Amino acid sequence: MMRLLAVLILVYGQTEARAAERFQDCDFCPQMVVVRADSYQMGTPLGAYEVDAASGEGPPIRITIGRAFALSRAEVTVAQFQRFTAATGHRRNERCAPASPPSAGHPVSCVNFADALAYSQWLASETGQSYRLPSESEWEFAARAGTPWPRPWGANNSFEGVSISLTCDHANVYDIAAQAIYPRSWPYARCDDGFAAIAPVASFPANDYGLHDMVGNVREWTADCFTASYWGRPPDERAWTWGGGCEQRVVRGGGWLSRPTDARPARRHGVPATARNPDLGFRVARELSDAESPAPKATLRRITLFTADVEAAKAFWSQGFGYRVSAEDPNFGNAGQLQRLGLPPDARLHFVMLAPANPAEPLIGLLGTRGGEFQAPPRVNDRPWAGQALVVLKVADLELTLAKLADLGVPLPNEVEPLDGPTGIRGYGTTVITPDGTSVIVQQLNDP
Ligand SMILES: [Ca+2]
Ligand SMILES: [Ca+2]
Repeated sequence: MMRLLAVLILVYGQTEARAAERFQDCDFCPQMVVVRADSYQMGTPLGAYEVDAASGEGPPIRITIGRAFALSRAEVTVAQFQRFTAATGHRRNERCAPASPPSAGHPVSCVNFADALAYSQWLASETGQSYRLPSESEWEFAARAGTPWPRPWGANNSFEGVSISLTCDHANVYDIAAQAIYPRSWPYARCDDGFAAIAPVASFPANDYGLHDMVGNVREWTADCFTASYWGRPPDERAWTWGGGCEQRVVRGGGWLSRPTDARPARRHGVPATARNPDLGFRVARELSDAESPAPKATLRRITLFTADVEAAKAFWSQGFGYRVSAEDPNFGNAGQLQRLGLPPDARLHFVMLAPANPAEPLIGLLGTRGGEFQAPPRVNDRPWAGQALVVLKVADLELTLAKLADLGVPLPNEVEPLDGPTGIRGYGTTVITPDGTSVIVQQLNDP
């Protein structure tokens, strides 16, 4: 039987897909969608097919959105912007003709950065709420809606052609009809999205966060100054700005005139803040009070188990829970790690990363040794179950999973416990102790 030596590293993220929470502060205010706090990888790996070196979208950076915020469900419309210009006398002096005769439900276009900022500030003063432009880290987080791949609708199939051909079902882009009327030198999506130019907002399905047209229709101003690199940017929700030398602001999402590779959540452009274009608009963000912020739901993302028998642990997790080995290194670890673990310099670590069958489940790292025994490493704060290693597994069939565990010799409780509490989890759960000493709560979700 395996022996648990120590356990460390519990990383809590937050919720996945859930019903969008919406509000509207006044009858002429944009409808807002609450976006929960979480962390994500911003940008695109260098060498990926989609990446354009000039756009500075790689190498990726880990961003923690520390606070929930609200983002307008759609781009700011002509009607919403007209309310502002009527109230304030705000003028746009430069000539820029919208692509279609502007109707109330179209997104406002031909607005420069100052116009967009002025609208958000006016809305803040009208409502007493903290309206502003979104930062680009907030914007990409909301546009990705929990997806790590190039386009939110592309599932995990990042093959450029497949993903682009699906674009016309999800976004107003530079398609066959647009190319026929507005011929440009750059590539177009070989599909028909139904709009040769600008489309009324929310003509296309919302993403998983309840937001429309994050990709496509009009490109959108963000609050950030543009630099062609993420090097040094805040690793959180803050906009990266500075006084002086911020002539270019970051524009996101691509629009009805953008080539396919530009119509992606990670793509970024620097655009002169004074530019007004018929495919350039914006949406607004608003800060939430503590009372308005949804409580983050904790979900275990990764756990590392220190085990005396790596092979037995691999077998247990693969046979019991459908995990597969995604990486393995029998000669893992550097001098510093060995020292921290109390191992002699000639010892080696055996590292295995196990990937779950269900991507919502935690990754499990296994660490074993050759040539020495671990000292227990210092425990991190593994709230809310301090003092024990806990893995929560959500399974499709609880009875089948428990039967498998019984076959593997795991002692089981006689009855499963119904879950009924403030966790937001519906279904049943029960705790089992695995051979490596880890407490596992096995849950069946009735409504996954
Ligand atoms: Ca189009
Ligand atoms: Ca857009």
